[in-house]
Amino acid sequence: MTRLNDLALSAYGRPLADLSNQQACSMLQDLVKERSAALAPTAGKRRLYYISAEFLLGKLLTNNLINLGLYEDVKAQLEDAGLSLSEVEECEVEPSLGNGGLGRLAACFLDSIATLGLPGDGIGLNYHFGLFRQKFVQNQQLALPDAWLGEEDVLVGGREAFQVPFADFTVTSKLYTIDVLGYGRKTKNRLRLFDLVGVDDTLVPHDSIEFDKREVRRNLTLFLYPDDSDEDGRLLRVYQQYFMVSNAAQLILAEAVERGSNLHDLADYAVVQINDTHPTMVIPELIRLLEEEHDMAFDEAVNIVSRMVAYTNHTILAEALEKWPLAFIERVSPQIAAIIRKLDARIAKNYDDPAVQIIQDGVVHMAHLAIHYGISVNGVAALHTKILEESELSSFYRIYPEKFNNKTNGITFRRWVMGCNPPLAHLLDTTLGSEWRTTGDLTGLLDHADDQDVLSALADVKADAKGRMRAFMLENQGAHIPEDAIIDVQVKRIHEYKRQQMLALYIIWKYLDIKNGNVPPRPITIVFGGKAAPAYTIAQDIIHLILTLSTWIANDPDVAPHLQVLMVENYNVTAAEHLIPAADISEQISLASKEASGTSNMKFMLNGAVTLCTLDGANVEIADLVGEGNIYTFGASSEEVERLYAEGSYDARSYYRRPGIKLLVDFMTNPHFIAMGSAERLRRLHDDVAGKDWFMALLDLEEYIQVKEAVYRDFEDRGAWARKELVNIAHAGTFSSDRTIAQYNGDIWHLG
Ligand code: GPW
Repeated sequence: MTRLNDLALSAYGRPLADLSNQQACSMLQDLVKERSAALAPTAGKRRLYYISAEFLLGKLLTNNLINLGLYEDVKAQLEDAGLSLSEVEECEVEPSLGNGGLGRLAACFLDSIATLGLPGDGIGLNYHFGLFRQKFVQNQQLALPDAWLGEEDVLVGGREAFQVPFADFTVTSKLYTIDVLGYGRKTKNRLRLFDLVGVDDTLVPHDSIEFDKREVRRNLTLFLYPDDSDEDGRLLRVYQQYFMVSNAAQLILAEAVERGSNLHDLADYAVVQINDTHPTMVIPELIRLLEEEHDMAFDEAVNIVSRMVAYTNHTILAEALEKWPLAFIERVSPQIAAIIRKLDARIAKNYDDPAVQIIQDGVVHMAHLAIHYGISVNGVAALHTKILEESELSSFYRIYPEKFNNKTNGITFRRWVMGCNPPLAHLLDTTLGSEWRTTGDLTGLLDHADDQDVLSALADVKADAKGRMRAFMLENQGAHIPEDAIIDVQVKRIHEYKRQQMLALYIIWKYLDIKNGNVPPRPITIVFGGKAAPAYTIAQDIIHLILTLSTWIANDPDVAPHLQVLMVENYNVTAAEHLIPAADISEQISLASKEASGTSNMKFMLNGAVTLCTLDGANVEIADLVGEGNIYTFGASSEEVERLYAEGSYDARSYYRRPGIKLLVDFMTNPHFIAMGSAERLRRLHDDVAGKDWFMALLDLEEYIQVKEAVYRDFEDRGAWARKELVNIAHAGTFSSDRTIAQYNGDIWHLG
């Protein structure tokens, strides 16, 4: 391997030991770029295009060093020179191209596709200001533009690519690439990010994410998910989506032709996975291009495209399933609107069930388009797929049972253990040998479930991770976490169905319990992290409640030594990499049936946290694997929840009236507490929980409190707890994204 000292001398004219962290970081980034430039793209006749509005990549340097097999060596050479890789890595800026689980899943998938040596690229957009950067001001979320693109950026290229024809004007795209390396592979794949020639960053002020939404020719690639609370915003999203898929379709056709396709055999050369419905317009766009630019007959084009597109569904929440007024699509691209009308007419002719129509009352149901004109529709966990088949999409399941399949999500072990928890990776190597790094098989650990040496090494690994996390929280936001605290974490987007408000109500209960003299045997630190959509008022209110509770408790000398509530500012992949390895308890408390899968549940498990959960999403599969005693479950089942919704019989008020619950909910609006925060936000949230509680936090609250207390009690049996940790890690192999991707390829893609 390269001597970094020689590199330093030639790049900066001084020895490695004299470089700043920033210089070392750029030098290593250049080294990675050079190594990956020398790799050939993965070859194969049939290529996958994974189109996604989001790719939540996280920092790339460590991951790339791991995949190139340079990590240990680089780390050692830096250490010899008095530098630390983790400090060097801090200089790297995390790309802001994603939002939540869906975007992080896409990033894990790219890693696994490359690692399995499959020919497949990601396609997305290069958002200049990402989603947004979250700041807390007066215990409220402030959304700022996340200007992540810097001098040293990770993007390669930027050549002019394609013309995208909108109704009233045509724009030119630019294509950037981020190389995607596989673990131990000699070939690479690529993330292709399209940008707009003429995009104008100056439309965005420094201190707000407001901008002129009508300036489409200059704003198309400024933000991921621009505010859609008004019509201009919704129209802009349709423009963005069409821009993304038109570029994708043009790229797919050009590359297929380059590989020898005559386009009549296009489906042998390309398969498209659409990550949720955002890229659905790729279907009519491919058809348009085949017809208009390649003189293909409409029927043949439809036939070909219907054999090469597959759709992944990530939610059963009706409000999250995209529907666009046909009139909007018409304004963006009349050709696409015309094709959608024709595709809809075929369905209307063959099926009279209103539930399966593509256009209903002038509104286009994107998922319906994707299901009718695709080869596959998959859910992301067993329970989720079952709900799709039996209720949400049952009308489609009756027509196309063969299209439905489950692909339980997964996570890449390169980032979620080798990268974020090297001491754990090392312990796994010494206990199991290093094969787990490629097979993902950790079940051999079960042979050591009662091995005191392994259990105590595991305890050291956790203590180490807590040290790194405490340092991060101190550095990031000045928070001091007690050394022996139990670490209890809920990190994910803020959403009512994920029920951060239920954990907040538990905190109120615990606060009052401690006030009453029931002091816990050790300090408890509860950590939240997550952004709320700027237009989602109740989610903003939930953040405000959490932050106000955090301040309130920190200011109470009776309680502060025993209970701490923290919310990490600007939760992102980097924060996750610090928090997850340190966690003792993984909070997965969504209302059963609502969380399609969850993926942080898998990351926590892999890092030895014990899950406290409802039987929702992939929690069900985790519970089956680890077995009773190694997981804590509570709450109404998904069948009960579905029945309550169907009957309309859930009555929040009847739960609110229970004295034990009322006390907790009313705490939000007690005059002293409210004086510390925003009365408007706290009252609105109070009234929502007490009067509506659409996601039934009060239904499960009493059992949640009981089970949570049991978890904290059990934690004190340190030996038994270490065993639970081990059993969880041992079963995490199922959730390697290498397994997920092998299944996508075996069942849907058939690459190579
Ligand atoms: F609502 N997910 C997400 F389905 O992160 F579109 N963003 C989204 O917009 C949606 C789903 C959408 C998440 C799911 O909530 C989570 O359960 C799942 O694990 C993840 O996607 C990856 O499949």
